[in-house]
This record gives sequence, structure tokens and C-alpha cells, in this order.
Amino acid sequence: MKVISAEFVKSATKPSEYPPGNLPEVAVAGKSNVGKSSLINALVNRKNLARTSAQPGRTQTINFFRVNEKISLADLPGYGFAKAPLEVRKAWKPMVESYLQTRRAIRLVILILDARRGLSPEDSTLLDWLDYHGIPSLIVLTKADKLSQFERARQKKTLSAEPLLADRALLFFSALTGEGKNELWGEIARALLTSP
Ligand SMILES: Nc1nc2c(ncn2[C@@H]2O[C@H](COP(=O)(O)OP(=O)(O)OP(=O)(O)O)[C@@H](O)[C@H]2O)c(=O)[nH]1
Ligand SMILES: [Mg+2]
Repeated sequence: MKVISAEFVKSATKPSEYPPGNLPEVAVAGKSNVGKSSLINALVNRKNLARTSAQPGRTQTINFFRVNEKISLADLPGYGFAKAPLEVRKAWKPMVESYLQTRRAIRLVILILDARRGLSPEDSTLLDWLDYHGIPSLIVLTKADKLSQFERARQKKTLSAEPLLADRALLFFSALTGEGKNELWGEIARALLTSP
């Protein structure tokens, strides 16, 4: 998709603060530091629209962006960062759960995994939860630039053996090289088309 405009809309921690849900929304979820904000920046061809950091736990609110006045993107705070202050870790669950439970505009949740790693217990819990609630999700394996072709094939095989991931598309992505960007936009467009 050709990105003509991309802007930050607002940050929120609870439903009363969300922007109006009048656009179809794609949420980006995953472990802390996995590359969620970087993926959003790569998708919209902007260096720092979504704030990124080498330190895990950068995104601590739900950040909403608007693309082409047509699509809303929600950058969710990451989970599984053991070193985060207790209040931050305690705030994560209600923040993300109430978002996923109440946000009617959600059309797709992109679950990002580090292409080099396996599925964490938190990833499985989230995926299970999305499946149970019938929320469409897409697995994206990011930081693919760090893997050789051989390692990719091996990783795909390992992940496909996970019961939760069997029969699911696994899309390699790199915010660094732009690999997978067109495919990901294609998947997003498809999700927006096929949803009510
Ligand atoms: N090599 C490589 N590094 C990446 C890629 N995507 C992200 N990174 C790096 O990974 C680190 C974390 O990226 P972020 O985009 O801030 O990750 P996040 O998931 O938003 O992190 P939190 O907001 O803390 O949960 C940064 O140092 C990025 O430069 C990628 O595709 N390839
Ligand atoms: Mg982030």
C-alpha cells in the first residue's frame, strides 16, 4: 500500500481515552523489545513516528496512529519484561486486556515474534485468547535480517511444530531492510476487506 499520510493520534491507558473507533484498526502486540514500534515505523516509512528504544519497555501506553486517513494502527505496550518496575508490569494486563475486550474497531492483531526465538508462554496465552474470542491474528517474525536462509527454514519448521501455530502463515519481516513490508500490507488489506 502506498502510504500518503501517517500521524500520531494519541496515547491512552484506558478505554475512555481511546480515539473514536471509526476507522478499522490493526493492533501490534508482542513481547517487550521485540520490534513492535519499529515495525510500525517501517510500515509507514517513517523513522521515529512510533518511539523505539534498545531498552525494553519503551512503549508503556497504547499509542494510536492513523494512516492515509483510512486505517488506525495501535502500538501496544510489550509484555514479559521482567525488569520493568512492578507498577508497569501490573498495569500491562488490565490495559491490554480491556483494549482487546472493548475495542470494536479491531480487525487484526499482528503478533510479533523475534524470528530467532520460540513462542513464549505469554505469546501463547495471547494467541489462545485471540483465537478464543475470534479476533483475527497474524504472526510476524521480525528481525529476520539476523537470520540466514538456512536458519529461517529451520525456525519455520520449529515454529510450525507448535500446535498453536500449525497451519498458520509465518511472515518474515525486517524493519532494517524492509523485507516483508509489501506482504504485510497485503495481509492487512486482506483483513480489512474480509472483515465486517
Ligand atoms: N536488526 C533489527 N533490529 C530491530 C528490528 N526491529 C527492531 N529492532 C531493534 O530492536 C529494538 C527494540 O525495538 P522497538 O521497536 O523499540 O521494540 P518494541 O517492541 O516496540 O519495544 P517496547 O515498546 O519496549 O515493547 C531496537 O533497538 C530496534 O532498533 C529489525 O527488524 N531488525
Ligand atoms: Mg514499542
